[in-house]
Amino acid sequence: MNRVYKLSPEVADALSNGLPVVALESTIISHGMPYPQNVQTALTVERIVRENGCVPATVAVIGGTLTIGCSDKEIELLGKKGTSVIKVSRRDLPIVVAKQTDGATTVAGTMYACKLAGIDVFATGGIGGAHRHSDKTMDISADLDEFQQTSVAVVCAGAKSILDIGLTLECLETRGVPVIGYKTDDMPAFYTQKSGFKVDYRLDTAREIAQAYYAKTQLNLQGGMLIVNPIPDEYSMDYDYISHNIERALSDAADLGISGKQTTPFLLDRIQRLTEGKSLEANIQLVYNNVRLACGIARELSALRKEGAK
Ligand code: PSU
Ligand code: MN
Repeated sequence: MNRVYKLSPEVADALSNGLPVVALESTIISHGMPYPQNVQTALTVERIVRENGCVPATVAVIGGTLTIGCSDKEIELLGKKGTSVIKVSRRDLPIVVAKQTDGATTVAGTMYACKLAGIDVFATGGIGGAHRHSDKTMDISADLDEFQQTSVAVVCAGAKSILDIGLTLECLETRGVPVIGYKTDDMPAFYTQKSGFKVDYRLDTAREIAQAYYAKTQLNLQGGMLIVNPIPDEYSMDYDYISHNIERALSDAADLGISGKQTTPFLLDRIQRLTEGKSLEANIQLVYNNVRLACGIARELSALRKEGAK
């Protein structure tokens, strides 16, 4: 029988020895970026994790097994298959596993895998959130509910303004999720450093973020922590230029009647085309930046756990 989930030997070994592990999602590979940049980015991300003293754990469903620690070959497969791979959020997991097929995990799906494996830190680009007009459509990503129940520290570059960022922050507050700005008081908006909204707390070092996350576990508080890391200045995009193209993508989605799980991938693809790849370059760089911060947090957390065990 197929195992429903498995850890790669390297990830299992790191976790049992208390070494820092950083989880990575795969919907960003299959649905978030075009081939071949998606594969190049995912492999570079794994390299950056190693260079920063941690073990990478890219998560996906491969042939029905929720795989925590994909091989390069599996990453290549997900990238090549692109949107023909099933996008797997929490609700999709049991079906994809039962059907023994392939799937790319979203932030929610990957957080759940972190819980199974015992991984504390996860790096990505952007999280899903409350879409614009979600007060009427109810289109609120399952990522937000996952944060309520699943204990992982997730590093991202904020939320794209394809979402209603204010409403997304309200949803996180309701769910008891702390939003921590790394070296910033402002909630970043993915392509830009600011969104006009504030974060709950600003912390300036990976050590302080790890301390806050560690305190959460000591208090037995379930649920995630969101760490928002602004895109580096040299890669950030002009606010008016990106806003204009996001508006165009949103109006195309409305004209075509795009809904449900297609919405986010459609908008990401449309924005990349409208900006002739400029947004893709920004997207790639902000992921690298998030991965470096996530490694710092994972290393500090593993040190804190060792000190705590003494
Ligand atoms: N936002 C991005 N890039 C992405 C995603 C979101 O900037 O690749 C992906 C993530 O995997 C996220 C998912 O978890 O989209 C959210 O999809 P939905 O809104 O359908 O829950
Ligand atoms: Mn949705």
